[in-house]
Amino acid sequence: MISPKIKELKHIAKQARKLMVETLICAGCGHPGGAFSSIDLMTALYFDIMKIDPHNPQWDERDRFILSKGHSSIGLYTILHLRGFMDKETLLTFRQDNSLLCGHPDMHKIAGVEMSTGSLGHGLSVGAGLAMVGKMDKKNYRVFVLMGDGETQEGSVWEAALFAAHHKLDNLVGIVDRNMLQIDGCTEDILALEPYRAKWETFGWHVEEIDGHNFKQIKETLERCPVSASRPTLILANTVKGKGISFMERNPAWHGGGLKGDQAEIALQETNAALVED
Ligand SMILES: Cc1ncc(C[n+]2csc(CCOP(=O)(O)OP(=O)(O)O)c2C)c(N)n1
Repeated sequence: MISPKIKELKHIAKQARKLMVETLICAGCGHPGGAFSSIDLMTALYFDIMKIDPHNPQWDERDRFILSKGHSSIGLYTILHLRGFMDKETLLTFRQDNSLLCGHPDMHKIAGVEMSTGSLGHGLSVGAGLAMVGKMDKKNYRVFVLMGDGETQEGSVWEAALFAAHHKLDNLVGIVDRNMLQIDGCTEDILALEPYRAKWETFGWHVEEIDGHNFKQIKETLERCPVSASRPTLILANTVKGKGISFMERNPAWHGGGLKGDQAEIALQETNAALVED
């Protein structure tokens, strides 16, 4: 039997996918693929796992979330809207002239954004710094950093991984959206990451591998974090790039692009139909 909470999370993720499609149509551009692969993870974090208060985004005790793969901003903005940090009018200005919502998130303009990201490979370093400050200040907050798998080809990620393990930052949780695709093809063809889990383990991290679209697995794993005392945790979330939109799934061409014409219609129909199923 599906628990009421998991049912609720699934429903919110469907709402999010529909809103993402509407917003991408208004914008005429964006990065859909990696946003649709990671939206289930962000839904669980914001609606179940993280200690946050939309009425007090700077609350000192809050858990911190960094979208290190900043190009997936449409996912973060949509979740911030659904969670009460931002109204729908603002969401629909995504990537328009003078909008607060640029293609990559700006922490100085948007309540709830912890770090301005977009230049890949930096989120884990900042996350490790925030986790270290949390330890020094004897705070209980956790830091979640969502990275792309292609992003982890950046050397800076591995420097941060060394640092976090060395300083025993068990309040730091890295999540990799392992959709196997980067901007122009499969990670294993461009710069292979495998054996991927073993690499993180060798760097001193506790690794949990999950299906990043299975809310039971996402919830049960994230709510156990920190999983291992004295070690940071890496959640290797196996996902499908473009998940939820038939013509986008596993297609690297949908890393970036606008939704227009027939494709916009199909994406709207599919996300509406998914909601009606509930
Ligand atoms: C330092 C840096 N180099 C290049 C880019 C351009 N870029 C944007 S997205 C992307 C691919 C990222 O792939 P991945 O991390 O796997 O993201 P996902 O598939 O989850 O969207 C690249 C190369 C960038 N944003 N930052």
